[in-house]
Amino acid sequence: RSMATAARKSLTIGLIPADGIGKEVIPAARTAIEALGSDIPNPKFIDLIAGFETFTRTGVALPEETVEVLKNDCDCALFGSVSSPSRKVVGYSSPIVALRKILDLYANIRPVVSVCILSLVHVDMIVVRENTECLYVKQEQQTFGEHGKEARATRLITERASTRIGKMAFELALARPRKHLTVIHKSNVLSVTDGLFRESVRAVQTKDSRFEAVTVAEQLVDSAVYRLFREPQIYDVMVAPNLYGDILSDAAAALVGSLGVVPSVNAGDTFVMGEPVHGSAPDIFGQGIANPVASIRSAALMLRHLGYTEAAHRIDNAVDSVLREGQLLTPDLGGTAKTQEVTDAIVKRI
Ligand code: GGG
Repeated sequence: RSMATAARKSLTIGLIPADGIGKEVIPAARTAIEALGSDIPNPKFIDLIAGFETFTRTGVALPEETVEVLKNDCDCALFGSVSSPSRKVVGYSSPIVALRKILDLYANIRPVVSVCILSLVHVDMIVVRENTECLYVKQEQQTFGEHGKEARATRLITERASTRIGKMAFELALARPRKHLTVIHKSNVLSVTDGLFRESVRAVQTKDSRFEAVTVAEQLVDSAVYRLFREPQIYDVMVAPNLYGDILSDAAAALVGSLGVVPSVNAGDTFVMGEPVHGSAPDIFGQGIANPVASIRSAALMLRHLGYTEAAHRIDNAVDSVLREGQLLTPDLGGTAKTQEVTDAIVKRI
C-alpha cells in the first residue's frame, strides 16, 4: 500500500530522534535521504523533540508543538527510540505510544529479513502489529485486596481496529510471492478479546474476493514463538494484536543477526512514520557504535509507503551491499565499525 506521490512538489519530514541512540541513528537516516538527490523533491527536515529526556527537561514527554508540526507541516516522520522508565513516573507517559494513537498510525509494519552473511536460516517475513489498542491503552489500576496489592489492566480489542489491521495484513500478503497470512492470537484462553481479533481478521477475507488468493493459518502466540525459532521459514506475513506483535517482532529480530537491522513503519491512512524496531540502548549510547541500518531501512520503508519506490530501492540496495561485503559491521553484528563509518559506506553506494 502506498500513499500517492503524484501531486507532491516537496517532501517535509519531521525528525524525532527522542532518547539514547535515536540521537545517533536518525541523523544517519537523514543523510541517506539527502544522498538520494533529485529522487526526492525538495526534501525538508524539521527537528522535533519528544522522549524521557524531554520530559525531565520540560515536564512534558510529547510537547504539543511536536504534534502540531507533525500534523500541519509534515508529510511523514522518522522517530528514533525512547527510554521510558520501567517504574511509574508521575506525569510521564510514553510519547511513541501516544503518537501512534494521536496520528492514528494503526499499523506497525515490521519486515524481518535475513542478512545473508549473518543468518543460518532464511527468514523473510513481515510482522504486522496492531498499534493502537490491546494492553497499550494503558488503563491500569492498583488497589488493595484481602491479600495485599492488586493490579489490573484493561485490554481493549475492537472490531474496527482488528478489521483495519486485518485488511492491511491481507493487502501486504497479497503483494508477496507466497501470499500467506498467519493470524496470531491466544483465543483458547482469551476467547472474548483474542476471539474478536481472530474473527474480525478472518472476516476481512470473506468480504473481498481479491483476498481469496491468500492462504490463511492461525497460530496460538506461544506456539508461534516456538515455531518461529524452530522453522522461521514457514512464516510470510503475521498479523497480531499489539503486545504479541511487539514481542514476536523483537524475537524474530534475533533470527536475522540483530535488532539493529530491523526497520518498521507506523502507518495510518494519511500519515506514515518510520521507526527502527530497536530501543534507545542506554548501554551503548554516546560511543558512536549504534547500528544505523534499522533507521536507514526505516527511511526506505517510509519512502516506499509514500510511493517513492525507486528511492527506497536505492537505499535498500546500498544497505544490502554494505552488509553483504561484511567489512563494515557495527559491534551488534560482530564487527568493530562505527555508526558514521557504516553510514558513510551506505551513502557512498546510494
Ligand atoms: N524504536 C522503538 C523503541 O523506542 N522501543 C522502545 C519502546 O518502545 N519503548 C516503549 C517506551 O519507551 O515507551
